[in-house]
Amino acid sequence: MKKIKLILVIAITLFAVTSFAANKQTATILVNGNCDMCKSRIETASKKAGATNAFWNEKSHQLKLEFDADKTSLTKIEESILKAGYDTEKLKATDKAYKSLPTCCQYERE
Ligand SMILES: [Cu+2]
Repeated sequence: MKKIKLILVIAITLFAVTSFAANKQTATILVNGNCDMCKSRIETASKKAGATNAFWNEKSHQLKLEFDADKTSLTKIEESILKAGYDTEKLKATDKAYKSLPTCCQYERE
């Protein structure tokens, strides 16, 4: 009897955990940038827009994102990155945002 109760408790807990995490999404996008300072700005901007996890690779320029689709969206995260002055693979930051970056962080634009 105790065993059955324990199994039941575990099953309910697992169900609750999976239903809470149901809207977790991941995405990988390309973001321009140069250095460690860029990395920190890109990751901070992503988290500010609600990303639960953000990891930007300096060499590949890939930004790996995790977010809760109930609370934010990829578009919102991208907008925040653009505001910080960084171009993504699809969208360009304004010249004003780009020029507000320190000279050493002004990556080459296409
Ligand atoms: Cu930089």
